[in-house]
Amino acid sequence: MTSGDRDPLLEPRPGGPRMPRHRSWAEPFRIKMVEPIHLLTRAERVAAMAAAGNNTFLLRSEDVFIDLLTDSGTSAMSDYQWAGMMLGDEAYAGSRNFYHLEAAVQRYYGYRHMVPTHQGRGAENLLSKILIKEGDHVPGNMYFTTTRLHQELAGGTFHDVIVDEAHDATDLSPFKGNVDLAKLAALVDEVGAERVPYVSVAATVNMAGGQPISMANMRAVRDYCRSRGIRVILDATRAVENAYFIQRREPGFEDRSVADILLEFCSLTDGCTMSGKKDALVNIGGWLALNEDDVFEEARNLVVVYEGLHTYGGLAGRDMEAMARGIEESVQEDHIRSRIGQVEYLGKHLIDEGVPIVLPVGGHAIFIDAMRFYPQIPQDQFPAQALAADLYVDSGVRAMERGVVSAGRDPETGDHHYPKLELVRLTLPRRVYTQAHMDVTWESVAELFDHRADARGMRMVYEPKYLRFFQARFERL
Ligand code: PLI
Repeated sequence: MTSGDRDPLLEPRPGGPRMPRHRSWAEPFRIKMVEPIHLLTRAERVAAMAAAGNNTFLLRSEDVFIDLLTDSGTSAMSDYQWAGMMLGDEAYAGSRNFYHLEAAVQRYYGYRHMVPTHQGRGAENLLSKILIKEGDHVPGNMYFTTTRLHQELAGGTFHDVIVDEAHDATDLSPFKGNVDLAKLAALVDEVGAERVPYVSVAATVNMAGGQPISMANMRAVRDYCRSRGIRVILDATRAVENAYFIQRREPGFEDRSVADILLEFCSLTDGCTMSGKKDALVNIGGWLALNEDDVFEEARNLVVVYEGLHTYGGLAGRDMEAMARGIEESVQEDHIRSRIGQVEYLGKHLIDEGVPIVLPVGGHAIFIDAMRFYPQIPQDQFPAQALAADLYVDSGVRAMERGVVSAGRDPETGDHHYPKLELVRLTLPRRVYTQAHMDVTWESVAELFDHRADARGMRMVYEPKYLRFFQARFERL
């Protein structure tokens, strides 16, 4: 870590004690443009929620006061990124912004090759089509909705090999995103290494509550996979946040920079899919990065079919420039500390109020444990969906269900998947909201918690075939 990376607030005063008293962090930016937001009246919020079929995805953004639906594509860009937007080279082929992006991915993530994609799922589609054959098996540290769907559409079966602690909202282990090596080895022994095209490792693990995976675990996964001739593919969507947790929690990494940890982490994998809409601080964009020449060759062929030429992949030149610059900013120590510091601030207040949330607090969001919040509502009456609707009506805060609705149905049996975690996610966009917005949010959740006995469940009245959580509709029981 260079001296510029250290926290100047924590520098000892000359002649004073080595460690100063507690000092708060502050956002390493000031605001120079604002976007007005408004809170509707309660009657208007009730009407808006009813019109949206009790699904927060179906609300109009204008009807939302504080939007914690997702941290995906919702972050604020810097003046440096906006300046880069004006330097877009919109050539069909060979845009200079592509080369900037390629250089940023190589420098900060360390992979040899990359193709841009319109967003993360574009990369997942290409990767799944290239590597998965009918009847293959893909182990991963908990499913993610789009990732698993692309694996299934390509003919694969996903297997969850995350550690058991990940499924327990109260377990305080520091690295609940870790892969359980015994579960992984048992699966490989059962189906045969030749039917496992890659292990899909996400850092951090979104559906487990933004929980990180340790460097030691990543190394063990790499060693095991190498011994069995299996690739490791990283979902790098929030890998910078994961690197920050390694710096804070894993012995031996406290003096290493986040940028340095990220590079070492990625070096343990053979490639990555990436949604640039999270860590990389852009409103749209992603990439697929690979080290193997022949797999990259396939990706460069296929990207033309689904996304666009290999030097734009569905993005404008200006979008690629913004992402290249966003990557650079994302690994700055003061940025990542305040980003996760804000999530921790919201978490601390909810913990103080006794609200059951997934612990430890993860990187991008607070996840409320809806089954402990509303214990009277059985899981097949969608307690998390009900809580997200109630929160909007109470304060205009938009959250997201991450429970049985998100988990979808088993393609074989047609039954609901019943995940152990039935959660409501309060997701924080980067550099968008202030501490006062966090206060309005926790106060509203605490109010609902005080009156939790009044809550009722839901019944699903419309269910789309794919990724149903986006468009399903519900009625209150
Ligand atoms: O939304 P995309 O297509 O850019 O990225 C898909 C995607 C892949 N992996 C992970 C871990 C994600 O979190 C992810 C997208 N997440 C969304 C949209 C979210 O709200 O969490």
